[in-house]
Amino acid sequence: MGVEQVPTFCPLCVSRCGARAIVTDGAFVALEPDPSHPTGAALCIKGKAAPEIVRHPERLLHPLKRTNPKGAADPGWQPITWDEALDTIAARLLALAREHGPESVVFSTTSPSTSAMSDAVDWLNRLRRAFGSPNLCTYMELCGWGRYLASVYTYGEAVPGAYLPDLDHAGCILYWGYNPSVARLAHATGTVAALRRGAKLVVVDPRKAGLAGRADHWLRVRPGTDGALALALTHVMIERGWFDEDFVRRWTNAPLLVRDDTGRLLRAGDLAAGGEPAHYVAWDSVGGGPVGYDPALGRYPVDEARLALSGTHEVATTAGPVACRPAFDLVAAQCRRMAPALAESMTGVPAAEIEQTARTLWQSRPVAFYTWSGLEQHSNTTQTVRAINQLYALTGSFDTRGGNVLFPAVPTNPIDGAGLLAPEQRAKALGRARRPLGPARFEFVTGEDLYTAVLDGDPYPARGLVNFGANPALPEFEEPRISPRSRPDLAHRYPLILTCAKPLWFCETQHRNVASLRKSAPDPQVELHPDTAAARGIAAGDWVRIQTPHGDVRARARFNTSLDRQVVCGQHGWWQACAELGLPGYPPFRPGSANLNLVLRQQPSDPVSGSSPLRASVCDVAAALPDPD
Ligand SMILES: Nc1nc2c(c(=O)[nH]1)N[C@H]1C(S)=C(S)[C@@H](COP(=O)(O)OP(=O)(O)OC[C@H]3O[C@@H](n4cnc5c(=O)[nH]c(N)nc54)[C@H](O)[C@@H]3O)O[C@H]1N2
Ligand SMILES: Nc1nc2c(c(=O)[nH]1)N[C@H]1C(S)=C(S)[C@@H](COP(=O)(O)OP(=O)(O)OC[C@H]3O[C@@H](n4cnc5c(=O)[nH]c(N)nc54)[C@H](O)[C@@H]3O)O[C@H]1N2
Ligand code: SF4
Ligand SMILES: [Mo]
Repeated sequence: MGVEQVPTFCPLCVSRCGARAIVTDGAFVALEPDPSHPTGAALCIKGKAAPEIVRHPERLLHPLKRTNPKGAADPGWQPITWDEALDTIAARLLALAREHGPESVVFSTTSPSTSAMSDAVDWLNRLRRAFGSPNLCTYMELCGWGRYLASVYTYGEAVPGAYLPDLDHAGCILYWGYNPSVARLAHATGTVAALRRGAKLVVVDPRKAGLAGRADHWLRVRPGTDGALALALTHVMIERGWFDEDFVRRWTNAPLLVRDDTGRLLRAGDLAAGGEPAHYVAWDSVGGGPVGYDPALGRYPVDEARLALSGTHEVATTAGPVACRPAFDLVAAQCRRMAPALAESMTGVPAAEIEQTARTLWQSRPVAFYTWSGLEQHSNTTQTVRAINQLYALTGSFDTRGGNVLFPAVPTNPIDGAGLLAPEQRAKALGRARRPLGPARFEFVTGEDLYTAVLDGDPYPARGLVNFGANPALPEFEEPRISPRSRPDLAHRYPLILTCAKPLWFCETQHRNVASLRKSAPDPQVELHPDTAAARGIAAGDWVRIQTPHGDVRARARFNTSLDRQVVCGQHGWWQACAELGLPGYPPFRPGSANLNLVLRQQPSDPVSGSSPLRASVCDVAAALPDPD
């Protein structure tokens, strides 16, 4: 036997670091980085703990069947064979489909970003579609909506979800609500290499987390006000002419004329001279007249450089003269309302820093960017993401080397069964009526809509769950709906703003039972500024209570001087005990809980996507009461 090195990758999180498994006498003993693999420069501590996770006594290796009724203190788990498990499940699911329609079964999966499901999720979708259910619940609205689906409404493509940052060739890297040092190691190592060759880095984060310490600009934004910051940056770039006019004219709808009277795009069919009803219209500043845009050919009859981006232009229509403005002029007017000084008062980012960052974005392009859950878990996520997408378009870096690009993938046949689901079944996705542009349009069910269907039978009862692991106007800034500013009635009692971030040692609700990881981070933590703590009689390391209008949960105080004094940052996912270290678990619901989501609520959610406001809630922090005994 001896020692074998098996080329593989770590599937524990989205980074999927290239690795070599060291197998000694048939036993998996270590995981090592594989620098010859594109993502193999390094492994994090979780990857290094892989053998411990594989051998962990709590790891489930066989199907278990509940033998006591739900609610019983002991579920009475009994091991069964795979055949029995599969036959039982198949029979029950087919009965539900027969009696209530296949849509009554919701399929659910943990996020591929926090598990090995990325390799299996296409097969799960094939199963779901072949079964006939339009409902996949994977909390797309919490960490996938902005990167993937909301951006489709700006680009027609998923940016930066599918069009990834080309770190190797970027002149400037922009990370917004994203900490790759914790969340995606391969992006962190790629960024460090880019910095070494002179690339600039801009980080927007309420905390000086990860690479923020090495950034040329770290913008300490008040949680949930990122949309205002994006509009202010756009304002500066437009006012100073720091934008790629050629890209904007050729590749965006910026030159298209919008009618002042209706606010709608002018169509060639509206023109007195007549024209193709489906064609849009721009203003030829050289010829001094309207020109049609053929969407099928993607072309104007004149060189794009002649198209006006500003000004009011009177166009002769069948209903008389109509004043029109290029769409870009409307964007500029909207952004003019968000001058840096105003944005400073809303976001806490100094106006001078906004100016300088805009200059860096322009002068150091191509810009490669990534945004993630710092932006996703808000009541205003969709508009924030749209504002950032609009800003990014101005850099002209979309789909260019060093910007955000579609990397070549290994050619494989799609196996997700996209054609297997009949359109009439697809239309039944839960939540589609409530949010027609939201995740349900793409067969994703939000947590909110799933629970409404289960508890209230609205719009129809969800009876089965197959669980794998767990045209608004231009973008406008909207204050988070449950912040001290939007809810002054609550601000007196809850003056602080609660956000959250992922810890390096664990994925979401997992891994607290793995000794080598838990020993580095034994307790749930809440980060706060030392002055905020001192004002409440809290010392570093004290147990404290994080209080919101929905109750309180416990955590240990950890000081972080990079935070605004009004902002505190908690951690999600604490419940497991670690028997090996004798460290406790925490009840998910009862007093003494450390479950952050116990004191947060789904509502008020983002009107388009249903994203939950987990990152900008009113709160306070108080010293923990002494034990009653
Ligand atoms: N170690 C580890 N890695 C993981 C995971 C894990 O749990 N642990 N989970 C995986 C999954 S499922 C996901 S979705 C990704 C997420 O990856 P990230 O999105 O990078 O993770 P977070 O640390 O939650 O959030 C990123 C940053 O957003 C900041 N932030 C908080 N509120 C705001 C805000 O209002 N505005 C801005 N601009 N920033 C804000 C936080 O301070 C944090 O530094 O990570 C994946 N990788
Ligand atoms: N307050 C707050 N709440 C949050 C977040 C936050 O940042 N703050 N983050 C949100 C985000 S971004 C996400 S993605 C969700 C994550 O929430 P979940 O999707 O529930 O993810 P986990 O908590 O990591 O649980 C994953 C489960 O899947 C199992 N698992 C792991 N690998 C596999 C596999 O290959 N197959 C199967 N079948 N099972 C597997 C694990 O054992 C574990 O039980 O939480 C969200 N909730
Ligand atoms: S960052 Fe860590 S957990 Fe994620 S794939 Fe790489 S080694 Fe595994
Ligand atoms: Mo996630």
